[in-house]
Amino acid sequence: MFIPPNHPRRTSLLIREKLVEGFKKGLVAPEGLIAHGRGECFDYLIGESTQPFAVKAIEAAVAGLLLAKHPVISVNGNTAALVPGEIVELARELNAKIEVNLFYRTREREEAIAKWLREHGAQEVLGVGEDASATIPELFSERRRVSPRGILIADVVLVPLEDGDRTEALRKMGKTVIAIDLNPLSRTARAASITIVDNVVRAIPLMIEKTREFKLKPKSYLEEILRNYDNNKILQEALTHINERLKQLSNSNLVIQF
Ligand code: PTJ
Repeated sequence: MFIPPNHPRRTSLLIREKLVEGFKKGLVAPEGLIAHGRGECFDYLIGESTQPFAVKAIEAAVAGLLLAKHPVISVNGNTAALVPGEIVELARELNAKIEVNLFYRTREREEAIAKWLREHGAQEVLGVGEDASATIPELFSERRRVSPRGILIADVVLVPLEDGDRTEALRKMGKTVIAIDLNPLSRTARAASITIVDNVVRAIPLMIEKTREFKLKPKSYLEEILRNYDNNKILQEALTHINERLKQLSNSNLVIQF
């Protein structure tokens, strides 16, 4: 698909193309395309750039992942299509495991995603086939099936782009859940321990940068960040930002002049 270099919505269209390509490769579920549209809408409201509330959440997330004993990055179809190399890089920097976990689970898609991640440098991908032999209690979707070496024993789980019920179940198991979700009102955003209200395509590269920076800091520095973190405040800041932005826009000249 050719998108002219000077198209005013080029970046957004290129991201969309990655999803479509991912769908054609068998990585993304058809529902994943709809989920992306919802994300795009919130990104428009946020202003399509990483805001201070997201930076604060990213810092807390990286601190939590670096302090974790068993950090795991959970990967679904959309994440695999949008940021495969970045996920592998982040896992390497954090010394975290990568696990495929799908809502619309099929064996073909699990395997396609694992292969795609290995092509992007992953040494090991958990959660495929028989490896997903453990079960998250009180969860009835296909997301309940997890690896006994991964999400089951994880103390901190990063869940980019979720669909609600699993975050709650993982929290009930006592795990720290870090969500990346453009919708600050979603159940996932509200149930997570730390919510990064940003697009995965911006959040994951920034997490890699922060990990490299924070790895050089003492443990006490990371613990202090986590102690001072308040997820409710972050979600409020995200909504205030959208609110203020809409107020400003609604008082400005919206018509594009030619
Ligand atoms: O690959 P599977 O089978 O695990 O399925 C993945 C999807 C995403 C289809 C599944 O988890 C799902 O249905 O998710 P939901 O309930 O549509 O929620 C996805 C959330 O991610 C929504 O709140 C979107 O606003 C948000 N979102 C979409 N695109 C992005 C995003 N958040 C961050 N970055 C994005 N690029």
